[in-house]
Amino acid sequence: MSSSSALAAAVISALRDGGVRDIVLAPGSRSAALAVALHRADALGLVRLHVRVDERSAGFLALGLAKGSHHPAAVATTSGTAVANLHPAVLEAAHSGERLIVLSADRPAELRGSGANQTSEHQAGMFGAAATAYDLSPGDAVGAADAVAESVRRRGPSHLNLQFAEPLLGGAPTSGLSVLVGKEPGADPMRRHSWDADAVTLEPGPRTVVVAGDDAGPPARLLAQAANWPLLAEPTSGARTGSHALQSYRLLLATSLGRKIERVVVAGHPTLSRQVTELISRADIEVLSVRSRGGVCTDPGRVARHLEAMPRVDSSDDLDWVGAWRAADQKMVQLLAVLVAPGGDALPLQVAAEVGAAVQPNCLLVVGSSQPIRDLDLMGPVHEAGQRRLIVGNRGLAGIDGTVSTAVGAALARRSSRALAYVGDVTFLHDMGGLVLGPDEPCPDLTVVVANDDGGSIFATLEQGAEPYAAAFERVFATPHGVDLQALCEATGTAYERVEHAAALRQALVRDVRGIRVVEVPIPRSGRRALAEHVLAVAETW
Ligand SMILES: Cc1ncc(C[n+]2csc(CCOP(=O)(O)OP(=O)(O)O)c2C)c(N)n1
Ligand SMILES: [Mg+2]
Repeated sequence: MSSSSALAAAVISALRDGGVRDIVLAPGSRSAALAVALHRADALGLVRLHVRVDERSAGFLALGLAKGSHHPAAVATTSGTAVANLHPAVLEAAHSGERLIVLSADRPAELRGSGANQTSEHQAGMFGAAATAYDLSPGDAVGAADAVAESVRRRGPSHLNLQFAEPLLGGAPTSGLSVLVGKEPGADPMRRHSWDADAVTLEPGPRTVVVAGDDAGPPARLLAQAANWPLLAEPTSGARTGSHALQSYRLLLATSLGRKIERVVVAGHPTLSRQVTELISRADIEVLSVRSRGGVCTDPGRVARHLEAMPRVDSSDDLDWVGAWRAADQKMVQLLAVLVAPGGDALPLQVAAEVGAAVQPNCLLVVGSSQPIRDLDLMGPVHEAGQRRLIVGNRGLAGIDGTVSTAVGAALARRSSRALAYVGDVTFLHDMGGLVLGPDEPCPDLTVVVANDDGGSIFATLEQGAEPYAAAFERVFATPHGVDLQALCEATGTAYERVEHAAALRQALVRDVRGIRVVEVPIPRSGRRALAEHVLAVAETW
C-alpha cells in the first residue's frame, strides 16, 4: 500500500474509533487517497460519507452533523483555497465548542514556498488559535491516529494537515479499513464529561434570575427549579422548558420586575437582546457567569464572577418572587397574542409563532441569526421538559453564513419526527449552495421556512434604521436583492411552496415531506422599526 493510502486509512480508522459517524468530503486531487478510502468506508458502512462541491457549505454541513448527533464530525478537503473556505465553520465551532475535525490534504513540507501548484506555506495552522493544529508528515500514520484521538476528546475544532506524497494512490488503498468491518464504532469519549465538578453553593435571599443563553442545557433549568428562580431562556438554550421558564422574559426585564433583580446566574452564551446584555452587565448587582461549552463565561460588561460549573443550592427561595414573574408573563403573553392577531404589520411575529408551535416533541429546529431567532425568542412557547426537542442555531458568532448546510447536517444526524429550519432571506441566499446535493448524497426530510422581506430587516430596528440615515439605509444596510426563490429552488431540484399568511403556513408545516422543501413566506420589511417599538411599548406601559 502507498504511504498516502496508509495515512488515509489510519485517519479514517481513528475517526471511527473516536466516535465519528459522518465525514464530509469536497473533491480534489491531493486528497485522492482520502476520497477513495472514504468511499470504501462508506460502502462498508463504517462511516457515512457526504460529498459537497463547495467547501464553505461542506464545513457547515459537518458542523450541523456534529450539532445534530452530539458526536464529533469531520470534513476533508484538498489543498490551497479549499481549506480557507472552511474558516467560517471553524470559527463558529471554536466559539460554540463543537468538535469539528478538519482534514486538509497538502504536499510534502519541502515543496512549500517553491511555487508548486496549489501549495501554500500558510495552509498548515491556517486557522491560528481557533483550531488545534497538526502538520503530519507523509506516511506518519501513527502520528495522525494520535492526533485524531486527541481531537475527538477536546471541545472545539482541530485541523489535521495531512502531507500526501506521490504516488497519491496505489497498492491496496483501503486494506487498512477492512480490519474494522464488524467492529462496533467507538463510543464518544466526551460522554464521560462531568458537568458539576467544583460547583459553588448559592444561598437563597437575593432576588435572583437564571439567564440561559445558547447551549446552556438542562442544568440551567434544574438550578432555576431547585431555587425557585425565574428562568430567562433563549430558544437555543436547551433550557426553555419546565415550570420556571418565561416566554416574555425580554419584555418583563423592562418592567418593575426587571428593576428588582439583585443577582443573576448566566449560563450558556446569551446574545439575543439588549435587555439581557444590559442586565448581565450591571455593576450594581451580583452577576455570576458559568463557563460555556465554547469555553467562555459570557460577561460583556466585565462585571461577573466566573464559575467553572453550574452553582448549586441547598435550599430554595420562597415562591413569591417567581410567582410574580409567572403572573406577569401570563398577562404579557396574552398582550402579545393580541398584538400579533391576524392583519396589520405583525406577520413576521406570526410566522415565528407558527414555527414555534410546529416544533412538537421529537422535532428539530435550526434557526437562523438576525430577526428569526429574535422573533422566536419573543413568540416561541415554553415547552414541557423531557420531550426531546432540539432547537439549535449558529450562535457562537451569530453569523448568517452556512445556515442551510447546518440545517441539512443537523437533520441528517438527528432522528426526529420533523426537521425544520427558519431563516431570513439574506441568510438563505448566503448559503444557497447548501441546496446543491448530488444524486447519491444522503438527503434529509427538511422544511426550510424562509421569511422573505427582501433584505435585512434587523438593521431597521437598530441605530442605522433611524431617520438621519434614511438616505443610505436601503442600499447599504437593507440590501434588497429581488431574487426569485422559486426559480432558485427549481434550479436545484428543491421542492418549493409559497404561503401568504399565518394560517397557510400552519397547514404547510404539518404536512410531511420527503426531501428538502422550501416554504417561502413573503413578509413586510417597512413596518419593522414600528413593530419593534410597539412591542417594547407594551412592556413599558406595564
Ligand atoms: C456572515 C455574516 N455576515 C454579515 C452579518 C451581518 N448581518 C446580520 S443580520 C444580517 C441580515 C440578515 O438578513 P435576513 O437573513 O434576511 O434576516 P432579517 O433581518 O431580514 O430577518 C446581516 C448581513 C452576519 N451576522 N454574518
Ligand atoms: Mg430579510
